[in-house]
Amino acid sequence: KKIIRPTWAESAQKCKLQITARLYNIMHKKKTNLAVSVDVHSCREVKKIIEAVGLHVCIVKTHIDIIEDFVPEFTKELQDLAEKYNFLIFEDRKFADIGNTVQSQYSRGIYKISDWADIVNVHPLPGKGVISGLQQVVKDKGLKRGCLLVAEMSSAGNLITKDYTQASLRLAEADEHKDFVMGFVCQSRLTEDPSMIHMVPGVKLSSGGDNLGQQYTTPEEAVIKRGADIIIVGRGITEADNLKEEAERYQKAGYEAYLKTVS
Ligand code: 5BU
Repeated sequence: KKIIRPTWAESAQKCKLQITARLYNIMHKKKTNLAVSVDVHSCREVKKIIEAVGLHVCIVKTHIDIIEDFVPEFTKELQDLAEKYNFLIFEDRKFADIGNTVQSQYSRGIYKISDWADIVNVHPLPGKGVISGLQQVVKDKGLKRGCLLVAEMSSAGNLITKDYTQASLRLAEADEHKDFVMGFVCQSRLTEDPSMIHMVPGVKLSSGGDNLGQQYTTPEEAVIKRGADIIIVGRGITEADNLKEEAERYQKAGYEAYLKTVS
């Protein structure tokens, strides 16, 4: 089944959340649906990758807790880079506990994720409290943030069922979360509503997998067959000899696939 979608410019008008409109406007302006996952272990390496790929991405995805020389000041540098290159920051934290605990994990500790990450994600497994807990932090601080639900995963043998995915969709659409939930991390299109962004990880031009269960799909298949609004690419880019050239290749592949899907 081929996905037909409104243009990013139209989607920016139609979507309900400010953060989602910001994302679509960046995509439209920079002509990119590429998110780069900077899964490296030093602040210096993260910055080096961002400087190389910054012009070609709409999102930089982080795993802040794998950086070995992390200092709180680093998050300010991340925000400065986000402003310099005009992208959003997505901390791939996958909160998965009761509301009261995730609230602390989001706003406290050494990372203080709510202070600098535009987007975070949750495993909806615990039920709506995992979303409400984070949403309350955002509301109390008066922040413009977005939350994604992990509705499907790319890894072999994952325990997510079709029912779980459908229940995740219903949670995302619940009226009480409409000021915070902006979409999914998933492997297929769950709804046509342009207010719900579908981000697909496990993307590589050479497809295949790794030796720990990762399963890759190509940018073209992710966008056209699976209905990705955003393709998330990690090692496909970060392990390349020329980071900038590789990011450009993925940007072009993602953008050309997008153009084939607009009505
Ligand atoms: P890779 O190097 O392109 O395989 O990295 C993929 C990134 O996306 C990595 O940071 C994972 O934690 C993340 N990811 C994923 O690979 N699959 C999923 O289903 C989810 C996240 Br959810």
